Amino acid sequence: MKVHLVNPSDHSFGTAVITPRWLFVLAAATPRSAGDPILTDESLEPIDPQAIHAGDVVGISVHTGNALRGYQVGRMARARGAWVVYGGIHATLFPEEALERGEGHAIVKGDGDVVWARVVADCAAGHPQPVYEGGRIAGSDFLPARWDLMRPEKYMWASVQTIRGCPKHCSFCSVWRTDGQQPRQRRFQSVVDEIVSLRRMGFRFIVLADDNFYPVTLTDLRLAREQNNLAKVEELTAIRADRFHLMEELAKLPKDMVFFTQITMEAGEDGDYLDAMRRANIKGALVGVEAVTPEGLKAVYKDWNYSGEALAKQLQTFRAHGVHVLGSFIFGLPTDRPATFDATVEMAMKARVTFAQFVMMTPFPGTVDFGKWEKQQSENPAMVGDIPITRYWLIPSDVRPKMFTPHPTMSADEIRDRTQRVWDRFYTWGAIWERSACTPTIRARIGFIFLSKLYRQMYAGTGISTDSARRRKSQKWARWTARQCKRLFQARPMPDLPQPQWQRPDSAVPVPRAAFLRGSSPATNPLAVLPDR
Ligand code: B12
Ligand code: SF4
Repeated sequence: MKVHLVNPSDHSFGTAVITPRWLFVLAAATPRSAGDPILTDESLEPIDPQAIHAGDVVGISVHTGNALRGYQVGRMARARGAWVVYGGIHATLFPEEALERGEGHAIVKGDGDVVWARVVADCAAGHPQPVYEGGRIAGSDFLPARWDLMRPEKYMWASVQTIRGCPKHCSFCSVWRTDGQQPRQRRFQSVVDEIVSLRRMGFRFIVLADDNFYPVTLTDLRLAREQNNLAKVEELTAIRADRFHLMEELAKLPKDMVFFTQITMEAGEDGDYLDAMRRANIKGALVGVEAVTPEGLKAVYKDWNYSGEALAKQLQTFRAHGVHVLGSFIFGLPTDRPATFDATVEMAMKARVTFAQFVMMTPFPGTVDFGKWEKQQSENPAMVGDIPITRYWLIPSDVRPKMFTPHPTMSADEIRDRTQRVWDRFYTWGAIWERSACTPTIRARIGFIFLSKLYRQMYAGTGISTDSARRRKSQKWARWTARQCKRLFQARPMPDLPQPQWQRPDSAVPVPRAAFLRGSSPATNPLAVLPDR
């Protein structure tokens, strides 16, 4: 019996930008007795059905965008006599769908780190349960990934997770509902150990695959103090302290490392935090700007974000502290009007964001927006073939509409065309060249230009461009650009880079402390943690 783990994708580029982390975490969760799992990332190349044999266990991860392909792979594996198990956000939200359409024997809801070993054992014994509750495990139980099973020549950036969950509740996002609003931080020792392994292999670019790298804002702390809620103050202070400690440790790693994360714009008020990020070589962050008007922000329950002049200033602050911003904007909000498109791209340029993405409003399952839309549609659902539009991911991609929620004043085509023009305007050669001046060397500048074009081009294949000729051309271009980028991102392996020696809290040598913690008593020192497994 072999264990296979498959990351499904309709598009295979031969090279991928970021490692799909789940694949390597589930590999670590696979019991030793089952041997090393066989990993297939279809964003590199499609799975070879011949590799699957009767009695094998095939674990497939599905998010909404790749569910249809995932189910196809699952049905193929089942027909070959394998045990088929689904996991990931989409299977967590639609377990019956994965069991029925995907012909799964079992699905895992939530985190797979702990429960996967039981699933494999049950399959091996011939009696898997249909549903396993993986739950939301504690940060200290997050498994380090098995990077020894990765093909390093295939990826540009590795991904390492430091925290799950987000305390916010944006209407278009499912993270706070699936991963929870309580931040679950991984032990920093485990994070650093993993990064050291990756740098030894030649990876210096790493995505911190976190929902929100800034889980405690200064406002949260102030409010807890004003309410005299001491327990809350202590809890928030401990979370914050751990973030600083992680960043202090990252700062000790080789100086050529580059980290990228996702963060809310509130961090712009917190100069100490941004400075710690810069020292830690967290050189960039995706910031969810979403909308540039107060009405737009209100529509997505994100009115704590800034708009207008204050927004431009807030984003510039990141850059002033050495953290580049990838601004993420949503089009198709009910408050959008034709003028919003130009206003948005002008704001992106004014705010001097280094990269930008302009996504079209999509009601993802598990979100407030999805719930409202599904309710509206329940009386008389729009259909594409025999599939209700509220199950759009089951519609074959060539006939799948590009927008689902009707807009009060603009057609879907108008929104798509205008969005496309915004991408084109932000990513002209001239604009990219100008932005590339932020890089320190000519090699880095070339890397920046390739990355900008690759980013732009890959999006053309993921929904905005519907015309298949253009899509094919853009995929060819993306493949070529990806190969050039891979070369630029590669670093010389450092096999002798030492793994840090972590001290126990009872050690005679004191654990280094974040500056703002000086003076706190050792009993409440949140940094005093045992080393990870
Ligand atoms: C990092 C990240 C990215 C990165 C990197 C992606 C990559 N290559 O890894 C980037 C920025 C590129 C990205 C892009 C996008 N992302 Co994203 N991303 C994330 C994020 C923050 C973390 C993912 C991660 O690596 N987690 C770490 C791993 C270890 O956790 P995990 O994947 O959840 O896996 C665990 C469990 O789910 C389970 N599990 C997973 N698979 C399986 C399989 C089996 C068999 C089993 C048993 C268990 C199991 O066990 C794992 C370990 O506990 C998630 C948020 C989230 N909380 O999931 C969003 C998220 C997955 N992304 C999302 C979206 C929407 C996108 C985009 C479409 C955004 C956009 N509009 O362009 C694109 C699509 C990219 C694509 N083509 O697939 C949504 C998906 C919503 C949905 N219903 O599908 C999420 C949930 C965020 C959100 N706002 O809601 N993303
Ligand atoms: S969009 Fe970002 S800030 Fe909002 S809930 Fe999701 S992860 Fe949190």
